[in-house]
Amino acid sequence: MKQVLSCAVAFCVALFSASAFGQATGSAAGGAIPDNDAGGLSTVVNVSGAAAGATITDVEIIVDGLTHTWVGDLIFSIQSPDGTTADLINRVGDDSAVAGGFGDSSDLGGTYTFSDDGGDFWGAAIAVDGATAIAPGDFAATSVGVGTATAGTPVNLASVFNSATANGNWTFFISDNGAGDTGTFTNVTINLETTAVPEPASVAVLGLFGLGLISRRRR
Ligand SMILES: [Ca+2]
Ligand SMILES: [Ca+2]
Repeated sequence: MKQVLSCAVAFCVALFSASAFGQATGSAAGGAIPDNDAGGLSTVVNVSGAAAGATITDVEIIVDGLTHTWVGDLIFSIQSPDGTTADLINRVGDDSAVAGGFGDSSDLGGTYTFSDDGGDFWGAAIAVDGATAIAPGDFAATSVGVGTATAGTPVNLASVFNSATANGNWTFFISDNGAGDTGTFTNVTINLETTAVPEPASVAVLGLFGLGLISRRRR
């Protein structure tokens, strides 16, 4: 019996580890960002790979080939298939929510990733002068400034999208909100880490296995 039980435990562990974690991903080509147009550029990213009913536990957005002068012009946001939205950056270096400024004058050039364990994007923008590119890297998402022009409002993507739908059409939105400086990006990728509920078939198999154990015990 001891052998049967340990076998059952191993079976369950194998079953749950196979279905407990899933990675969903999607990517799409970018383009030129319209200058001084709040309507911006919306890029549809079809994400697939999550189990049905999966819960989103981590979100990563990778923007490739991103070149733009005057980062303070820009707003980036993402929207999940069910319509949940979050800013990634929003008028960096600008306290326009309070004072109507122009934002940070530094440039962008390369691959920029946004995830909850990333660094301080506002700090990186403020640390370099205008016409100098912010070094590509992994940054935490932020929304509009808090009135000091030195810090954005933190956005925790895992919290925002925890109950959102993983599979389907996400939208990556960029808008440029100041005349003159322009830019482009070549590609965007959305990666989601998810935890999945066990599939009904697995539960049924576990139930049958349990019944088998009980009937063995009775003999
Ligand atoms: Ca700067
Ligand atoms: Ca512009």
